[in-house]
Amino acid sequence: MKCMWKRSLRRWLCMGLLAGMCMSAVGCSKVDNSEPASQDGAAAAPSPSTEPEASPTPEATPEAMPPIYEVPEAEAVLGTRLCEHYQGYFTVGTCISSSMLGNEKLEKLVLEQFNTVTCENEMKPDALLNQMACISQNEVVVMFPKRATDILDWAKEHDLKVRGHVLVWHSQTPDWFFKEGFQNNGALVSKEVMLSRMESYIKQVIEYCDTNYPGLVYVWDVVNEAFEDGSGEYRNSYWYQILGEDFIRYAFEYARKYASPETKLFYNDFNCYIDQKQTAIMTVVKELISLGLIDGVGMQSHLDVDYPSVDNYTRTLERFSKLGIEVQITELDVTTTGNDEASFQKQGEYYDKLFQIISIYEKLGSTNITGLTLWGVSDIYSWRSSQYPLLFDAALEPKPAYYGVLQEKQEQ
Ligand code: 9MR
Repeated sequence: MKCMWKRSLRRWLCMGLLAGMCMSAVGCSKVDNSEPASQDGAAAAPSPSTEPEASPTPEATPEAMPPIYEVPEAEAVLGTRLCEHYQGYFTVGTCISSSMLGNEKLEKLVLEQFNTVTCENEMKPDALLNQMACISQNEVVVMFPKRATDILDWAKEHDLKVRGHVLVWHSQTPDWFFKEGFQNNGALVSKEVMLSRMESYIKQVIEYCDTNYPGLVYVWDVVNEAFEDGSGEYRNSYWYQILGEDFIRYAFEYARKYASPETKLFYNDFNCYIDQKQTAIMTVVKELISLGLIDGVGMQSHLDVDYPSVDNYTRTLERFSKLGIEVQITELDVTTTGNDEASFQKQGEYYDKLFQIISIYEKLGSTNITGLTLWGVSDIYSWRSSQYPLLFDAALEPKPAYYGVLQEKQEQ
């Protein structure tokens, strides 16, 4: 493995494409755990992080990359597991849905390539909260449906770890959860009631997993998507309306209270490379670090071949890592314009550059990535299937994107 990474480094260095980047990466080659979390965050980070942030509007197409690989025979490379390729650096996972289970070819591919899974929808609040039971018992009632336990059973059977997604989120959480009597048309509950509902929900979900599947769910996305893109303001969710800015801290306090000490607690969001949003996330994460309540930041990473640039994106990975906590890439996909050869090639080049830089940063200690999850296996099962964002096509054949992630393919 280490040899392969060295070859990867040599290849880039020989090509002279990363000379500048490597110099700056070497200059900050260790995650500095001792550095106190300063309030100026991203703005104060050393080069290359001092370069101006890209605007939220799509950037121009990244500079044309030279053709850097040839796709080898599928059989030859598919003998290599992505998760083994990155072993010792980070886990490699995918999201799955219960409807995928039973598809023999798909299951085989997941087991061949990945060592962690995330439930795409099955462990979200709208899947676990039961309105009738809440109304009749007048308290929060969590019930794991079969579609969730099917995935947990399958993961356990095959020795895959599970990312717990997600505890506190504005989306896919039923409105009635925030209302008097758990009624659709009730008034919003008081802060006191909402805090007790939040605590009860987090306690029940975590305890269910720890009791029935000890050690399986090794990380939780405790809070998801709390901030707006453009302004970095708090999203005006029911959580925010009822509990104010402290809702994030409360969620982490309850998660820490009920999760086992080994379980990792994450804040998770998308578009983290957008300036104002990144600053807002940094501020909250630093506060949570000072309280000892957080283990890492999840960058969802729903990207496109034209935006953000790989450099902009990887600088953000570096900045979060510099906080001295873990970083996970939690929902990676990279959209492209079509399913023709040229689009797939361009996408493959994006994935390739992305993973080369990630590889180098990890090797040099500039980032502290502990897990990487693709948001799906095949383009046809993707939430953005019309833009073909994943590593395998509809026939479950590997695309250039797969070889981009794998690296080293030209040396087979
Ligand atoms: O992939 C999920 C899709 O099937 C759902 O319809 C959608 C509904 O919100 O959620 C998708 O997953 C989201 C994830 O949970 C959080 N980050 C954004 C993802 C894409 O919307």
